[in-house]
Amino acid sequence: MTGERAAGQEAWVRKCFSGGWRFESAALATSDLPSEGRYEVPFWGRSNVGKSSLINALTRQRYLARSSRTAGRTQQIIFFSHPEVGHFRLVDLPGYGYNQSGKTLGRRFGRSVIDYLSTRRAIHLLFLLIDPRRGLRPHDCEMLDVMDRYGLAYRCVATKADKIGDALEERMAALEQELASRGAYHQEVLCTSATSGLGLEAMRGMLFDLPRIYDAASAGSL
Ligand SMILES: Nc1nc2c(ncn2[C@@H]2O[C@H](COP(=O)(O)OP(=O)(O)O)[C@@H](O)[C@H]2O)c(=O)[nH]1
Ligand SMILES: [Mg+2]
Repeated sequence: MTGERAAGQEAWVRKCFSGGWRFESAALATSDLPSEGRYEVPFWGRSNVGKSSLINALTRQRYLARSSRTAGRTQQIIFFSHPEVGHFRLVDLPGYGYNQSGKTLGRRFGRSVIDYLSTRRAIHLLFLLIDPRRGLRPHDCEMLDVMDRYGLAYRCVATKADKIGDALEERMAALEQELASRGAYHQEVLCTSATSGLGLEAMRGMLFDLPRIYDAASAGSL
């Protein structure tokens, strides 16, 4: 990275991740979605995997996204925005894998998420969170298949690294192996912890790069 670019990134990150994010809207059904933003970055994964905690840690705003010990609490698609980063939205999606609210509701919410993900053109990057202590579960594989089917660009993110201790390297290697055995293309799994801050700077850097990568790609295809 050139010095100039690094300084630009640092200034951007300082501006965007030192407060100022706020709840924008919540959608229960596709019909409630806000008009499409420019870059929407969803956080997805099993209930309790750490989606809300990661959004809070990333933005350095402890109480932005609701985090809870009870699985399956967030059942809406929740949009966060920042007045000075108008073209970005962070999106907290309902988790999958638990069905405490009843089967029918669960299925309906699941459908809304998939409709949202498959129709929104502003999604150029999705963070798919996985707990490396548990590895890929059948639901994770189902959702990975959905994303492959719709050609969605996602980045796998391992959460709660601080809970793993000495086995971290081994667990990460096992997860990489599981993902590689699916055959679909994937990039290296990003290892994070909302508690220790591990991996958060890398995620902020990815957000910084997103418009540049995307704008360059769309300029190239004109
Ligand atoms: N130790 C540790 N706990 C975490 C981390 N991220 C989330 N948790 C805990 O895991 C539980 C579920 O987190 P939450 O963000 O609500 O998960 P979500 O359902 O995916 O949004 C909460 O009790 C969090 O405090 C982490 O990085 N480290
Ligand atoms: Mg949550």
